[in-house]
Amino acid sequence: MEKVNVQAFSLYENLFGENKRVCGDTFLIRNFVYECGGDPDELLEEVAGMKYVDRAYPGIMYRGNMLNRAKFFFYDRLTCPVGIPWYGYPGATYLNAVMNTTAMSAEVCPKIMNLFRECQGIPGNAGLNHCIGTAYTKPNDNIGAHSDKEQDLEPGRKIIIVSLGANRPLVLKNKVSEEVVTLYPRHGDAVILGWKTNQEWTHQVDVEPKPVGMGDQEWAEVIKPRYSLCFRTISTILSPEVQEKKLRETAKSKASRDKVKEERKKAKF
Ligand SMILES: O=C(O)CCC(=O)C(=O)O
Repeated sequence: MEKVNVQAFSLYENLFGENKRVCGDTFLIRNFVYECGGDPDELLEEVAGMKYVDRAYPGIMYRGNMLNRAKFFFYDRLTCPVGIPWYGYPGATYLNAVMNTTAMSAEVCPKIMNLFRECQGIPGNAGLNHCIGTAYTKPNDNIGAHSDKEQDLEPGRKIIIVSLGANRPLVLKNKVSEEVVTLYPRHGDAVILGWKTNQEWTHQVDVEPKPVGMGDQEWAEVIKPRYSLCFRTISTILSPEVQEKKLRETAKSKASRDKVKEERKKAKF
């Protein structure tokens, strides 16, 4: 039996207080990890030690290109006893990487799990079932402007993004007015991204600007990594049979794309 240490979240009542609102239905919560009963340093140590999918692994590429960040995938065995939550990105080839999604357990990641349970306790978040960890370890690591794809998400749910390690700017841009809000989430803070904000704004994590006069080599040596844990409620749950089928389809479509490329190459000669 797994032991899960659930603390009471002391900020429940004013978690979404006006002073924490950054725009629309989005909030920046300082010291979130601490308020959840966790220690950000210990959590960082655990997250940094998790097995990330190697960014050079073809299954994690996006439209054939390596991502500027590394990722790991977790899901909650209690909320998803059968099948795994599937969060698809159009254009991503990383189905097999997602198949490496690990069931969260107290043996593997007790601190992530405790935080996860606390996030499930936030009103309206009971079905939270999925976590993607992202590691920004190289100077140019970033994630470009995007809105989270909705098709596999439970409509209306919040997306909780916990920051650990170094600060990197998290930038929100309104798709119509082009208004920009730049947040600096610190070690242990969380941005709670509302459903409406995700629809109306893009978000991105920028590279940390290199100090003036510093060489690239030196910068690569001194820059500190940033990690994020992104908790979502996924409505698409793949049964083991469907996982098998999707893997076969991915393999088949990759084989046919490779064949077309090969034929095009030959046609040039
Ligand atoms: O790392 C972050 O803070 C944001 C991650 C993100 O936007 C995503 O994975 O969609």
